[in-house]
Amino acid sequence: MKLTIVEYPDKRLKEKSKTIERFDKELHQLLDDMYETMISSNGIGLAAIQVGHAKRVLLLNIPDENDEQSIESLIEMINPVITQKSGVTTYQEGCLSVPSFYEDVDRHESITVNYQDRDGNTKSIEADGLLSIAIQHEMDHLEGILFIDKLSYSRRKKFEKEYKRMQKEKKLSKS
Ligand code: Y12
Ligand code: CO
Repeated sequence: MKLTIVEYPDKRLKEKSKTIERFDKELHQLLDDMYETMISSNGIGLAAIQVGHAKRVLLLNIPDENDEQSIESLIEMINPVITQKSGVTTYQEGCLSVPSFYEDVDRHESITVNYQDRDGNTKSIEADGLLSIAIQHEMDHLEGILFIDKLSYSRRKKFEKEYKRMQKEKKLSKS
């Protein structure tokens, strides 16, 4: 089932998500629904709080060299923890919860992440490039942090102005 994406400035996006203790049917249904929601919204990453569940759950589905997304490259992360990080990289990020806005954000270039899969098995992954950026973006959601919270004061002001204007235009086009 496709779920509704929570959009900025909804306060739920500021919530800190809770550790998953039970790897049961309910978790599997949430993961399946999140996947359907992410793919049908043209997303490459999604955290559970973006569909209103404050749980330490996220999905990543990075497109391949032909810009195609396949379920084979889907990564489901439960209770992720970054154990190693190095370097700095900058990428123009976007977020399904902040539609139509993109900005440069600095992240660690390479990371190692320990996490659990949907059955509670412990896993570890070394990531760089877009996967590393996407994991860090989604892990920020688990702490209630959006990529716009990482902007400088002046860029944030620019965002608030642009976003308000876009929301107004959206409302007008619907009326
Ligand atoms: C690099 C940077 C950030 C991430 C986090 C995951 N972000 C997304 O999946 C963003 C998706 C997105 C999709 C949009 O919709 C379309 O392109 C049709 C979009 O545009 C609108 O909302 C109008 C914005 C963001 C991963 C890697
Ligand atoms: Co996001």
